[in-house]
Amino acid sequence: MKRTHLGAVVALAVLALALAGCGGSDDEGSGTTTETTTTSETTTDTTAASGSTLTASVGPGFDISLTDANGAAVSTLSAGEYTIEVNDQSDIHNFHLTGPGVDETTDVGGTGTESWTVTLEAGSYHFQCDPHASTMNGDFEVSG
Ligand SMILES: [Cu+2]
Repeated sequence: MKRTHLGAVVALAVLALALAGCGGSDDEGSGTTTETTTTSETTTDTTAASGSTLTASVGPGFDISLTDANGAAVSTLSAGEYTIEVNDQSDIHNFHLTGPGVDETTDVGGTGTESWTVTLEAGSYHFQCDPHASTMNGDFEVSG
């Protein structure tokens, strides 16, 4: 959605103004910029147990994530079977997971939730939004 992208740009502009310390006189009013800066730079190390449920999310902005039951970004997992609850919140993004034995994706144009049961093997896994693969992506490792 273009609107959300524009919103992010506006939020950045507002932030820049705030940092510059100039008391802008526009109609921003209650500039509640409580947007959490979710990036793929989360360094929390996670080792979820086989059989647990993970949450995959993409959108509504340009955000993509895979988190465990505690909301921590997944970085390492033990091999085994997992349930992945996928929440595709945008009709311009998809969630595409690939790795040894796994190639699952949501539709770019579709939205909504899906539940995948995947068997993860030792190796490197990658997830991305295909239309924005260079900026919307993440990786995790599975150990046997
Ligand atoms: Cu995208």
